[in-house]
Amino acid sequence: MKRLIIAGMLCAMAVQGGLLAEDMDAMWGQQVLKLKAADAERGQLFEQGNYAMFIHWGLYSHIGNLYKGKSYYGIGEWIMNKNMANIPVDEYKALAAQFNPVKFDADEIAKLAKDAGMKYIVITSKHHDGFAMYHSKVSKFNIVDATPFARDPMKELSKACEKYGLGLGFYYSHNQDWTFPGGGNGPKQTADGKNVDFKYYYENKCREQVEEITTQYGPIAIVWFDTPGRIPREYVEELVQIVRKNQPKALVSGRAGYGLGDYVTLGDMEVPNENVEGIWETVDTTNDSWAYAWYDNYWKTPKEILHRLVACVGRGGTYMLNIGPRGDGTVPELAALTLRKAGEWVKRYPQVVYGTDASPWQHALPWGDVTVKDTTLFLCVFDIPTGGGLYLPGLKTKVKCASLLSRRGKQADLKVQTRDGWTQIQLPARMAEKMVPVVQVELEAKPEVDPYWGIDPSLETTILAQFAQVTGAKQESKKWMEKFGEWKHVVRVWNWEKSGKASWEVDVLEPGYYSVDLTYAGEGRIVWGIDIEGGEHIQNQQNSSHNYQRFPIGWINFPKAGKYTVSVSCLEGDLTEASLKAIHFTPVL
Ligand code: FHN
Repeated sequence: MKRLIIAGMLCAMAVQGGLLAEDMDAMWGQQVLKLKAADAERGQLFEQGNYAMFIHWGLYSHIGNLYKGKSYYGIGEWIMNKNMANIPVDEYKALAAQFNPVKFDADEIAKLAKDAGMKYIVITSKHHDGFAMYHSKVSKFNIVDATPFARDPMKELSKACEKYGLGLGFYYSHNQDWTFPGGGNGPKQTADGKNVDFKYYYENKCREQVEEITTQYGPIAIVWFDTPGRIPREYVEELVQIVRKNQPKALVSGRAGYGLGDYVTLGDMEVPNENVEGIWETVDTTNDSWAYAWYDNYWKTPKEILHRLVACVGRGGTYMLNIGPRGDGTVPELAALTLRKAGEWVKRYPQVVYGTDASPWQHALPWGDVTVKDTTLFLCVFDIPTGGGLYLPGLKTKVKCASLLSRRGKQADLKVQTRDGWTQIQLPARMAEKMVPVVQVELEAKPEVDPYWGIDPSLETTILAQFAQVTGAKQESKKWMEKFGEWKHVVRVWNWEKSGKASWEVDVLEPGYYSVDLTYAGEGRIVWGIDIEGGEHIQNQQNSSHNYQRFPIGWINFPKAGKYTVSVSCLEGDLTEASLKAIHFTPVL
């Protein structure tokens, strides 16, 4: 299935915490697919950068999801919302008098981004709560005028970014403003009881503040508008013009709305499984919430960060990873630690991440992922195969040589063999690199790959339902929230007819028995059948759960090397709700 970009994606309704997945698609707005040729110069930031720091920091960080003695679970910057602490506007505004982030150290944050290997920082200048984190002249509800802190942290950060050679971008919530009269999802009346609409907010705050952030902080790299929702087009056009006039080199995020931005931002926390064309980014978090939440200690490990970074670069995009500083301005220590550890790897192998292109396989491989520079492949080995054989299915381009990159830049040459359309590279038994070994492969020409799924002879191979040819069932994208505002994504096959099938063409190098598992969600007990065209059929009944879980089905035999079509069907149980996410093959005999 060719990936459809956000605006065209089908998505199932997920009603949790009062926000619908389909509302989010509407909120994220229609985005553009490709950077216009005329804007290519601005696109350089993404072409060369590929890795950036996102920062959600504001008045909500002072609350940290603990309000009046009660903890709220979900994204911290939404604490005001009715699904979270439901804080009245005046009560929220009064909190500014307590917000005093005296430990904020712009230099330390910029240095952290630099140490992490990131190329630019995008920080919340104003989020949906309407509180400006810079000195705004058009609204007193800002960090300089309304808090005892009385400093402009954006000035400090812009100096620090300059010092470390980092780009600086501002997040600005142009549509939603929950505290200014007329703002999206905000009060409908002014303090003196006058009814106002969006125009009032736009003319008295939004437009002026976008002027401010694009003129008060020197050259900026990005204006990151978010959740355009139903904002009228003419306002977005004007905002984009303001950015173009004041910052001709700055990129405008696709979430400005109406396809007027320069690039696409995928759904929150969505690392795509298939290459995506055009200029795009994924925004992700180091833990679960964007803004600081006191209990949120579920950090991505350095290896997970690298896996998600390399996956984004390998799918052709850019990865922007968020931190949420506390209300006192400090960055949670474990966030800093995990970023720095991942950064050490990025610094050992900068050629793998910066200025590289998407993988010719178009998806991850069982042992890891691939980035490309011209005729060089960088194989990032996240799971080291037993026996050290690294298998590349369907590589048509001739390999000149392969070598292991080492910490000290020294390279060990590796043995390369080809058999039945597979390339095998032998890894040494011991490798100095303990995080993620990298193999550099030199090719005779630019890489070309046959688009079938190889069943890895030594590691488990997972093939997603997203890549199946489907008849007699629905193949759809679904988004849902685990906690309020934390989005999860899956492409599933569900709603099966009796004759429905999800099929994949696979290529087997080593014949024999493979154990087959399915990952699915559903209701009650379900019977699944697995068929090899012209060959074996196995079936089994297993339980199911509301969340996606993996269940074993049985062993299946591939009697000889070569290509097969493997199909999954749902035979008994609740065929409507049975929702297949992936099939897994593990070599056994
Ligand atoms: O509502 C915001 C959310 O708070 C956060 O800023 C994310 C980051 O991408 N954007 C919106 C939801 O998509």
